Amino acid sequence: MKGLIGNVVAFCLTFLVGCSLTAPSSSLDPTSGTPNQAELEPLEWWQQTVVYQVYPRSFQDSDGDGTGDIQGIISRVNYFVELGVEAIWISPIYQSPMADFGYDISNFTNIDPLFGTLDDFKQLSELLRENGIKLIMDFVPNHSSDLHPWFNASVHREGKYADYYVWKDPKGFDAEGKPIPPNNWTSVFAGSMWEWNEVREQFYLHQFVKEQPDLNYENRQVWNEILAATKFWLDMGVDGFRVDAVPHIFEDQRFLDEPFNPWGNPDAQEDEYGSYDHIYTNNLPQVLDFLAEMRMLLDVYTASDGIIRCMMVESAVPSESLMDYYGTEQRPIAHFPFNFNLLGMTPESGAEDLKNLVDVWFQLMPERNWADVLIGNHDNRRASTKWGVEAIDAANMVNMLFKGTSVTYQGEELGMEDRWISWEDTVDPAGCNVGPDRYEQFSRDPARTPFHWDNSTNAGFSTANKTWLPLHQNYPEKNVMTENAAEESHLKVYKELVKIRQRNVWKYGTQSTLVLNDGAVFAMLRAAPISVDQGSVLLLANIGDESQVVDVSSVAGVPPTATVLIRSVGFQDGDTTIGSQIGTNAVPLGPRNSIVLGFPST
Ligand SMILES: *[C@@H]1O[C@H](CO)[C@@H](O)[C@H](O)[C@H]1NC(C)=O
Ligand SMILES: *[C@@H]1O[C@H](CO)[C@@H](O)[C@H](O)[C@H]1NC(C)=O
Ligand SMILES: *[C@@H]1O[C@H](CO)[C@@H](O)[C@H](O)[C@H]1NC(C)=O
Ligand SMILES: *[C@@H]1O[C@H](CO)[C@@H](O)[C@H](O)[C@H]1NC(C)=O
Ligand SMILES: *[C@@H]1O[C@H](CO)[C@@H](O)[C@H](O)[C@H]1NC(C)=O
Ligand SMILES: CC(=O)N[C@H]1CO[C@H](CO)[C@@H](O)[C@@H]1O
Ligand SMILES: [Ca+2]
Ligand SMILES: [Ca+2]
Repeated sequence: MKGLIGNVVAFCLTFLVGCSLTAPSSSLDPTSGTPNQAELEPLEWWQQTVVYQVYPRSFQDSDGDGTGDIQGIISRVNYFVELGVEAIWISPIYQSPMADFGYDISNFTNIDPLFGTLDDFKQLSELLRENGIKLIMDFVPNHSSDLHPWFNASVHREGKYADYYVWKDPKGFDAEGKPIPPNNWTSVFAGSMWEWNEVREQFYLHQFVKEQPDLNYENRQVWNEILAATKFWLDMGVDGFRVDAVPHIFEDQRFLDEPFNPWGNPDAQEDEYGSYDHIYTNNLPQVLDFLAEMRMLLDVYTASDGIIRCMMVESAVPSESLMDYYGTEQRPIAHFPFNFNLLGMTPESGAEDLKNLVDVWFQLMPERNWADVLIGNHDNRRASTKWGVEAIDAANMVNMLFKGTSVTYQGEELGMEDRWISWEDTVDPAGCNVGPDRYEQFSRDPARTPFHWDNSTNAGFSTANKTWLPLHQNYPEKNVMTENAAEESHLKVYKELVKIRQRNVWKYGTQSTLVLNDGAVFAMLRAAPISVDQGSVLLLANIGDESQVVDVSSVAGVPPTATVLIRSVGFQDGDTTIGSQIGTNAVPLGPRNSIVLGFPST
């Protein structure tokens, strides 16, 4: 989605400016604080875990209709266990007409029949609990579907519902008598944020598609309704929420035009979200008030049994502003806001770019907070596209060794790639709304194709004749079955990374980054605070296209020899086998090769 991608990339560019080229090899930049005894207290589940994002339409279809469902997820719970992930986040499965594939909800307390029933949900929730896996629900407070009964009642100005949505009179009427929208606000998925309603004879606001009318958060009754819905799921036993699109919750009540193209971009299009500076519709301070109230509700449940209900928020704003979402000690808000910085990677990025993308969060985050990281989601190009297909292991290594909660989007562990989707097969409104000439730039379909389980028809995802999106053509080679059987595979690298994460001790230590070999090699050292065998790990990733020999022997904390823990698939040097000892003064790295070394902490 351009809005998200645009914001994130624009921001990344601003902080890359003026960075020095190569740091001297003996001085590491500590990017998180020095360890102290307090840091050795056990981490909470939401800090320890990998959060695995299930995009339910594309995970597993149980009934052959071509779309994934809850029974499908149930049949694959063992896969989460095999991976070693201890929490899953499921993209919306609520009742929905699917104008935005579930992000348009017509009943906040029900499951869509396409995905199953509330009983299926209970079954999934219990099975996950039996397997020690936490369940996090995607929650979408900003808008409902236009088919939600509240909206119809609001259209008809029925009682309390009259002000549940954001209604405005037209600015006037044009020569043909057509109503003119109240201002120039442009929606995330292109075109006006305002849609005329014939019955009410007013415009309603929609920050996303017109089938997603924005709820009116100026109305306290709306807060109560939404909080009641979150309570419903907490009572159903969910372990937390991943709260969607929070910067869009409030709008400035003066309803003034937003500045068009203040950056002077000659290609700015009037109907595109990215062409405006959204000063009146994005990230208003009241957002924090609402989220703090939601957090208070979660904390009531936490207090009742001591099991933390976790709140993660999704907000595509610059990292400086994201820090506000942590709240304060007096008024906690999110356990963490999603760290989208690594979405700024491109196949052209160098090690210095990567270092900056990794470091920025720790430069901004208040010490007492906890970081997180992700390399992809259902809204962006897949990590294998952003980093280059051969660098997917490096991407997973950075993601999993990062000092914070790691989030994996389904398929990253296999190295799944974007699939080109024809205009005829395009279903994402972000693509459909801009037409056949521009859809490839905006459609999110390429990263949403069905998951690859094995090499049978439809990769074992579905027995349907036609799946909701076509599968990637490479599924016969890139799938769980094949990668499990192979001597080396992205999946095996990923599983090893999870195992290293579970070897707790270094998680408390520092994270330092370094650029080596004239900007070709990225290094990340995670030094454990106490002396343990293999307590520290060092990641070395050759981000360039030339072979390198890396000397890290003079880096503080790195001993002369280390154990090879993990290598990327296709690692070029035959001698550096897993488990072997190698000299840290000459680590061989072929193009796009990466390696994880372990050694005792000092
Ligand atoms: C929403 O779903 C719940 C089931 O949890 C049901 O009881 C309720 O009637 C539904 N609401 C509407 C407006 O359909
Ligand atoms: C919408 O509301 C009107 C007026 O209350 C009612 O007559 C109509 O049946 C409702 N439509 C739906 C689809 O609920
Ligand atoms: C609002 O957007 C329109 C283009 O749709 C532009 O012509 C106008 O200048 C914008 N208003 C402001 C205040 O920038
Ligand atoms: C799937 O993989 C198995 C095991 O490698 C192989 O025997 C079989 O021929 C493959 N089937 C297809 C359809 O490629
Ligand atoms: C797939 O659909 C086509 C067209 O409806 C039909 O002719 C064909 O028999 C179907 N194939 C299977 C395997 O169901
Ligand atoms: C990353 C993410 O969850 N993006 C979602 C933000 O919200 C819009 C509207 O609800 C969705 O379309 C995106 O998928
Ligand atoms: Ca299905
Ligand atoms: Ca809103």
